Amino acid sequence: MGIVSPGFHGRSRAAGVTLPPGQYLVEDFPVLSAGPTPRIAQQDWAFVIATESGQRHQWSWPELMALPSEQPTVDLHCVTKWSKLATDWQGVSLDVLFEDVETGADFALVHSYGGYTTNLPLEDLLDGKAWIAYRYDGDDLAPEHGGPARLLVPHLYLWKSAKWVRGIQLTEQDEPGFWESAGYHDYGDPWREQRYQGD
Ligand SMILES: Nc1nc2c(c(=O)[nH]1)N[C@H]1C(S)=C(S)[C@@H](COP(=O)(O)O)O[C@H]1N2
Ligand SMILES: [Mo]
Repeated sequence: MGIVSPGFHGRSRAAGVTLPPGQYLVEDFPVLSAGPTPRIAQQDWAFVIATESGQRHQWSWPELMALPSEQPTVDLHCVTKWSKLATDWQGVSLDVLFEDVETGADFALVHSYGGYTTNLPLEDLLDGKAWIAYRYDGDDLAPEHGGPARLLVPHLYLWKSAKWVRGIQLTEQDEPGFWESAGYHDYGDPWREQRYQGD
């Protein structure tokens, strides 16, 4: 009586917390990288938004630091099934970076130093849903976690949050990124458990 096994409602429950289906809680912060950690000095770092018509909007590190930042507290959900709740970040909202960008494109292909890419609809980067994050838990973002700066788009599986982010290419057609080309879901909504193509 009264015992509800995890997954009974398609959700796992721990300490009153509802996780996306199939996820379990972790307290540490695992590192998942598909290759070696690039070491990018702040003075060598730049971030570019390139539109479908070839217009480029670029920020150096000091220019990024001069923009208004936010301090989001968000839950992270990795497709390998760990979730980490209430993580504290500081970063610049993509809404700020897109303020002067004129585009009719529907899609974004995000590029990282080191060659990693990931794709998502442009609207998933806007309206307070994504940041270029450069501080985690009160410290500069560690290189293993994507420092100097990473994309943070926590409403999708964490593979969409490109570490060592260097730019966003806006495209009219959806182009798969690194994991998306390897069979992972094109969109990756953890609440709909969109892990792999066909989910
Ligand atoms: N550039 C880059 N970004 C990346 C990855 C990567 O291999 N390279 N791995 C992704 C995956 S699969 C996950 S789960 C998260 C892991 O972030 P973390 O190492 O900070 O936990 O980064 C994502 N961003
Ligand atoms: Mo991942």
